[in-house]
Amino acid sequence: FLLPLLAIIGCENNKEAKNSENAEKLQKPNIVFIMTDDHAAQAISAYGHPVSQLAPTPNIDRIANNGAKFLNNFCTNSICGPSRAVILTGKFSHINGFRMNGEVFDGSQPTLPKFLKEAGYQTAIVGKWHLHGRPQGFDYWNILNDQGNYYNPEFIHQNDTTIVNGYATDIITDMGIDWMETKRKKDEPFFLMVHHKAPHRNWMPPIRHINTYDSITFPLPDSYLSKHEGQVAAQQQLQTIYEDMYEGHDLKMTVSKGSDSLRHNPWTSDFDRMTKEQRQAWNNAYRPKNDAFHDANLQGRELAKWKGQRYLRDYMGTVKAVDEGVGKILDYLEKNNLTENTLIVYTTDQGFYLGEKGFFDKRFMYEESLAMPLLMQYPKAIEKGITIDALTQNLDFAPTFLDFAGAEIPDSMQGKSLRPLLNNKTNAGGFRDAVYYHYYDFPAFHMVKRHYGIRTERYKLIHFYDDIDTWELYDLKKDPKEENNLYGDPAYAEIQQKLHLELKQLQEKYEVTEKEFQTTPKEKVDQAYRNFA
Ligand code: SGN
Ligand code: CA
Repeated sequence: FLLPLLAIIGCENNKEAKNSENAEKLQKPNIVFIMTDDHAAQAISAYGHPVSQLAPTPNIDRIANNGAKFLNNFCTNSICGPSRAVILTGKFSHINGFRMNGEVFDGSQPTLPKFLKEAGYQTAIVGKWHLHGRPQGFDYWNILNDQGNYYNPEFIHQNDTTIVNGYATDIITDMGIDWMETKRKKDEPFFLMVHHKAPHRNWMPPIRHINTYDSITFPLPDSYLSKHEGQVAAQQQLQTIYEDMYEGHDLKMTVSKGSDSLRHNPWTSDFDRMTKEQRQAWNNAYRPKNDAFHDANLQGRELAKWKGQRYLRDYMGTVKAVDEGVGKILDYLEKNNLTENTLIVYTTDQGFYLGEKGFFDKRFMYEESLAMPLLMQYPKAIEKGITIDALTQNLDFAPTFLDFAGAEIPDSMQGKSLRPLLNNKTNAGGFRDAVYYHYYDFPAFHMVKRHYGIRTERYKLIHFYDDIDTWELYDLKKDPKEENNLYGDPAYAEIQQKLHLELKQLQEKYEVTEKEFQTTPKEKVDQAYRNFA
């Protein structure tokens, strides 16, 4: 008669073991990772830049108010696919193999979602992927085809490509919420990546925000008309708002008064894919603004400034929809009692220019594109409203999430968990002395030369190479806008030497080898300048 009794006891024990396993699983925080594409910190009101104060982002700011705001978070390679590959692997581009857009990410390598799955997480990604190939390590994925479009974008799910009607930001938000609500198992911790297209080029706001900022005049940076003295690579880029933006496609300018036909618009599909109703509403909103422009007959500087305004109004219109989407996700989490146990992260794949140095786009190691906004909320472990000024990087995201998930951080990851910074709020002096940066995508769109460098708390040393060989040195304390290249200045000789040494040490530490410094045959560079001009 003992046997059945033992069986019952055994069964009870098993049940207990299962329960405590569940309890442990439930205690692991969920992670909701919201990442936009090209969202400048200057356009997030929590960061305080004057532009953002005129077009605030109250929902994104909720994360900052309820958690931590990173003030010195940087990317390792300021361009879309590479930043994403760094986030997924916790390794620099030269180690994860994805140096520039157009390469294919080796999805078979160990990645964050795979590690989180091993740690008992359900994993999902919706929205922009842009690593070519299919996502691996996700229980669920539904991704934009390539760059994706703002209106009626195409999504890839398993082997199906489907056009989803609506506005990309709203669709991606809803997909994220739908996964949390109907697709995940409710008794397991989850990791959800919500990856927006916005506010990427060509900055098409949703119909509801086409006119939102028409009456606002945004301040254009002092450096808007800069000639880039002492900065050869900047002189040779092709990402100046008033020279390189396509007047139709990017600036939505029409050929003449009364007409809705766009000026230079090489990728007609962004507009052609709109429904008749969407296009009608769009034209109705833009026509009076474009007609007023034709009447004004602007030239020279005035025309350049008008273009800057049009760009900022459209850009901020796309940001507004992102902010609304973030609000929707935060509200969903709150309504479903998930806020307490969820680490919510807001970031973007790299920084962006809103007219600083005259630029749009990213790529350069200058502050605006090097910096990545980063906000994190997790009531159980992060005190409300703290700011962190340690030097952090997108390289650190994977180790941080694994750390919060209670999983082991593989030695092969090159980043560091940010958890100690979040726990002590003391900025843990000595977290990192300098960050390493390396950009490879040349010759390519916008023609930003290959370069690498380091940034310490105060200084920045950059080497531009390939068809040029120039160094730049900045004292960020005296010259935060990086307008005064001090390289070769005798007053900075000692600092320069020290930075060179630190740069070399970092390259050794991160295993940067000779093959990372390859150059391009001159004919190919010349051809590219002709193609992109
Ligand atoms: C497109 C954009 C570029 C942008 C790259 C990379 N042109 O080519 O302006 O730099 O993507 O962006 S567009 O007119 O086609 O939008 S990234 O986000 O993929 O890195
Ligand atoms: Ca991007």
